[in-house]
Amino acid sequence: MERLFAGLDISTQSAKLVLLNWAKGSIVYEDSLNFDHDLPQYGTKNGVVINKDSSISESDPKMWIEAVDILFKRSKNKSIPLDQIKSISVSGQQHGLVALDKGGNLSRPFSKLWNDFSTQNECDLLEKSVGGRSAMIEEVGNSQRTGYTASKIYNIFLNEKDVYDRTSVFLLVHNYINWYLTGGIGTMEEGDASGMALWNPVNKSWSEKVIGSIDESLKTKLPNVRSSKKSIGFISESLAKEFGFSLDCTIDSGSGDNMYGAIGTGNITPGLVTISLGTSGTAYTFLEKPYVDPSGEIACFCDSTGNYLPLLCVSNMANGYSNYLKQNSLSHSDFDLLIDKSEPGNNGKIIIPWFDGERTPDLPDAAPIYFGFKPEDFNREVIGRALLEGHIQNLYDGFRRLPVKPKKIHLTGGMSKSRSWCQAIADIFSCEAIPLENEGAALGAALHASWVWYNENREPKEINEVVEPFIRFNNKLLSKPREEYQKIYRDQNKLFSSLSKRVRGQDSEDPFKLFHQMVKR
Ligand code: XUL
Repeated sequence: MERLFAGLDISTQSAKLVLLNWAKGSIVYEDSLNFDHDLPQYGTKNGVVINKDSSISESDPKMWIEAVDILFKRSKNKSIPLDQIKSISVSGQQHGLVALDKGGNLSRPFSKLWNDFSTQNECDLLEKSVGGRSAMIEEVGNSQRTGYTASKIYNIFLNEKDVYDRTSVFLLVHNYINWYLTGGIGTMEEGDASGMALWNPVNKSWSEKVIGSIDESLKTKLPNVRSSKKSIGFISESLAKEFGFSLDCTIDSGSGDNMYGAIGTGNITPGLVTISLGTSGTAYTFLEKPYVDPSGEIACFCDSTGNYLPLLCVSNMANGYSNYLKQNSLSHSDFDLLIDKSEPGNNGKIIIPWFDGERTPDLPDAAPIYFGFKPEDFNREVIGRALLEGHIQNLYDGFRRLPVKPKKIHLTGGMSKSRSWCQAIADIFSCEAIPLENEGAALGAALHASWVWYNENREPKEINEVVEPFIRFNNKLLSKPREEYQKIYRDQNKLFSSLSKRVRGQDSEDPFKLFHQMVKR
């Protein structure tokens, strides 16, 4: 009998399943589905229920469960031996809030997601109540952001009191899938819990003060936060019966998609940076000790190996680029050809891509900025490059606060398959960048399931021993920073930064002067 391990990833737009046989070093099965296309009955666009209020971003958790069932069913129909799966681990989009009543039903039909910007008022109230932003950062290692979970709970408390009262447990996205897989175990683990801005990743406890600022009785609605290095139980009897899983198949702790992206991209030692180019853009690194950013821009998260994952997240990443491709009927490779026709640095023209508000900098109401365009510049080449460089400069501007000088950048997510994106990241970050061949988070989940299972079954293994054999690079897209463009990109960094500061009312170098300096070349 083989030993297989499963990783499930529930991201904003899709669900994925990866099955691996660790002992043989092979991935035996992969499948995915896209919520918009494969589950049209939920009426989503990019995985999110269409809402007139653009600050609201919500999904129906039943859609995620249905996706899991479909993935299991399809693998069963393809005669995948599901009874050989020893453990399943779930990766979930971070921060999304699922509220369950005491019967285990959804007490709120929709989950507010990581990119919901509708709770700024609650963030302000919470920070005020604990004594300001610095006091909040002291409390939970993070500032209050609309993306994080505390303000979503507070929003329900303030505006939907009946829902709040009916809720017996609040869970995060991956915890909810675990709850389904185990038939009712509702627990949290350190990685994803640190993204709630309610649990302190440094002293690893719930913040009494933030809880008290919402409602004292909230304590009774929050589950235990356990180690990320353990399983939480076994697959439910009903799922075992329906799909043919063995009853001794464990359900691993699971974690957030960034924690598992770190594992799936081999980011388990100091000095590496992973950049994930998906619906959100994230950049993160491995640390043994917590890093608390006094500005709150870099998130202080635990990882899922007992260490830390300081992380920068920008909420605008795939949106600008995907819309541009769609509107111009372009493929990734058409885009590469267009980019080849324009000059790095774009002669000073840049887009600040805050299309739907922005997480970092913390600007829920932000709008995009198009800078330096003359009438003759409104063409596909110039706009395409301004978008590409704008998205990456937006990420780089926040990245500078991460406590790491990267030796190498590992790329994952949809756009990491694009030559232009890989090269522009290497140039702008001034660091070698290479994409991974596999999907980071789902693979990371399957590897974590293997690691935990072997350790719980008297065959102890180190995390690097488990992960390294599965890290495969796409060497064709290895990109090195091009010396001849380094000066231009340093100037563009300055221009982006000065514009970003100016519109936020902060002092900065004169962006017009910086623009003319770039254009003179
Ligand atoms: C990270 C974040 C996003 C989501 C996307 O803080 O909010 O990267 O995890 O799934």
